Parts: sequence; C-alpha cells; structure tokens
Amino acid sequence: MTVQQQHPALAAADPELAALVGAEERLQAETLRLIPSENYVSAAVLEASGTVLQNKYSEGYPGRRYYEGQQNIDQVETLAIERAKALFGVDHANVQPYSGSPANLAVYLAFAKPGDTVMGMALPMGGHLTHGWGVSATGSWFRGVQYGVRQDDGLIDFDQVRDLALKERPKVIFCGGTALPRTIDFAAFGEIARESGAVLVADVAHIAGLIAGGAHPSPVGHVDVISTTTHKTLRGPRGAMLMSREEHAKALDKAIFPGLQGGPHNQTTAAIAVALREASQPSFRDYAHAVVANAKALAEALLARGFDLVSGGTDNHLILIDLTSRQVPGKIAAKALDRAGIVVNYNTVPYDPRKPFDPSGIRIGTPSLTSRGLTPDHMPEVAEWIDRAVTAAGTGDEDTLAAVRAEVAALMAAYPAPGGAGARCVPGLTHRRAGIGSHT
Ligand code: DSN
Repeated sequence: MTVQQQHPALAAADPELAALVGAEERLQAETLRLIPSENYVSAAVLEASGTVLQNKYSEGYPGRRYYEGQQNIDQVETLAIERAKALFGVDHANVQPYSGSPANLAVYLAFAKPGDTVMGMALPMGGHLTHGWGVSATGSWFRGVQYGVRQDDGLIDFDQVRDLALKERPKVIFCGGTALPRTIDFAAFGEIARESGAVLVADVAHIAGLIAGGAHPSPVGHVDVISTTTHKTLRGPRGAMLMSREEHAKALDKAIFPGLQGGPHNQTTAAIAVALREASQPSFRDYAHAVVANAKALAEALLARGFDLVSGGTDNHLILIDLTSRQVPGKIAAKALDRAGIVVNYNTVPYDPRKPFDPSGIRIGTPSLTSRGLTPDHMPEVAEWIDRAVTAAGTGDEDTLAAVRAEVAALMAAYPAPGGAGARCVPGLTHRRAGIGSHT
C-alpha cells in the first residue's frame, strides 16, 4: 500500500510531510529495530490515536470536568482506567500523563517539596534522568542521591541501597530504569523503603508489557506507586500511566491535574484503552514470554561470539553490550549497525570510563522483532549480523555493512511490520490487511 492509499488526505494536503511518513514506514519495515524501548503498535492502536477525540478539551477527570460535552470522552477515559486497574491489579490508575517524564515529575509533586532528598539509580548505571539525576529538573529541584550496580557482576547492590536510604532518609525512592537487563527485586526495595520511611515508586516503563503478560514479577503489593510509559513492551501509543493503592489516588490525580498538566490527550487515552485490551488477551501473554525467550536466545548467541554482556546476560527484553574488549566505541558501533539496517542506541555501561555522548556500550532488545514474529531460531543469525557489523565498524568495511543490510532487509520482508502496510498476523496484534482479521 502506498502512502497515498494509506493516508489520502495527508498525501493530498501535504505531500512533503506524507512522503516523510511513507519513508519512515519503509524504514521501520526494512530494518531490524533493536532499541529496547521501541515497538510496533497494532493497526487498531494506530487508528485510535488518529481520531476526532483529539479535537476535545477535557481538563479534570471523568464526571468532574471543567468543560462540557464530555459524554463520550468520560467513557473513553473510564474504559482506559478500568482496563489498567484490571490488567495490573491496582486500586487506582491515572491515564493522563503525557509521557514518562511528566508522570515521574508528578510523583515528586505529590510526595516531596523542592529541596527534599530523593533517591534513584544513577543514570550511567541504568537508571533514568527523572530518578533524580543532576541534569534533570528532578535532580536540580530536589537533592538526588543515587545508587548503582556492583562492578563485578552488574547487579544492584542492596546493601548499598539500604545503607544510602537509611543515611539519607529520602522522601521518594525510585526503582527501575532504562538499561537493566535483570529482574527487579521489588520486595527487597519495598523492605528498604518501609525501613527508611520513603514512598517507593516502581518505574516499570520498560517492563510493563512483561508484567502484564506474566513474564516479569509485578511490583503490586511491594511499592506505593507504579509509573509507566505505555509505548514500550506494553505496545500502546506514546503516553504514560500512574497506578497506586487507593490511599495515594487523590495526591497523584491532583499532581497530574491541576498540578502539572492541562487537558489530557484524549486520542492517546483512547489508544491506551485499546492497547490495554490487547494486553489482556491470552495472545499477549505469549508475546511477553516470547520477548524474553528471544532476548535470552540472543544473549546466548552473543556470548558464544565473545561479546561481553553487562551482568552476563538477561532476564527480560534488554541486553547491554560492553564493547570495550572489541575496541569499538558504542557510538561508532551504533552508527555502523544503523548503516547495516540494525537500529540500536549507544549507551553507557556501569563504571564507564567514556563520556555519555561517546560511551562504551550499545543497548539492544527484542520487543520489536518479537512483534514481527521472529523466534529464538532467528537469534544466532541476528547475533552474527551484529558481530559482522561491529567488526566492520572497527575496520571501516562498508561493503560488509551493505551486505548485512541486504540480508536484514530480506528477512524483514518475510516478517512484515505490524500496523503498517502489508502487515500480517503475529501473536497479539490486530492488522490492517483485509481478510486476515483480528488476533486480539
Ligand atoms: N527514552 C527511554 C528509553 O529509551 O529507555 C527512556 O525514557
């Protein structure tokens, strides 16, 4: 399907922009997308996020709005809220945060005052900017103290976390992050937070889909607040949610609106509702477990090729490769892989001697390739491509990068991208092509 057929009004009104959309769709179709925070949404999620719901203002919450005409919007938001509560087993859900960073900022607004001490994992260790890191508002408006992982095994040092929490008495502790290849021990964090009197927040943005699908333990019962984006393993639109027990509901709702945001993005709320419905289907459980099986198979294949993996492997969707021993910096490797049709991001590794903009590692993951239907049997070939491209990055061998790109494109052509033109069935996704029907 051409972009003219798929988006006729856009193609007629703004051919230049439509051409870019078409080019992006081709790029996403032809490449092997390994950025662990990205995915492919279903055609149903795409359609919901492009509806007339975006024309409507609705400050407030269902039944308590500051604008009239909410007959449908209230029901849309209520659907999303109820689906989130049922899927994650929580008392309360707020589906209005514009994305993960505002969601986390709202948590600080709810539970801390400027200048208070807050605690999270250091960004270069695998945390997130909004977990109190210095260059973020959360690290300049609050006093951020940071824990890390052990140098020898790349795992969280709970003795350090506990000592730091008891010494610093933070108001808020964040667990979770953006480059953590191992299961998060929410119970251990819960004990430390209770002992130190802190509000514990699990930022499960990366693993929300794995939790929903039963492929990672749930933080429910161990933490006070759950913060998540909706567009990573959860495979929804770009958005976020905050979830909690009833006792924190009011504080979180007040912090999102009127504390931090104005009108919610109703078209996104609708698409979140659709994604949550998809994630509640049995096929999504298959998807979540397949993401982990693929990541484990890929990690094994990379180890067999001599790659150093932070923590020695993975329990989830994410692999952090330390390229120090390959003598190829992460940025050079990431750019070469991009030329080879394999999309990753360069990333710091714990105790990285290099700078964040030119670090030692690359971060990869399996949510997207699993959405396209790739299986553990494909992972040795994926590892081989990564190996060849990283080696070629070191020697400037552009012919090898071009050869890998052609091989990648050939495989990807057999596993069309969900949601877009030429999509076909893979577990847990609805598709656009006529006659195939819905898998959800
Ligand atoms: N940008 C996200 C990620 O890639 O992990 C975190 O915000």
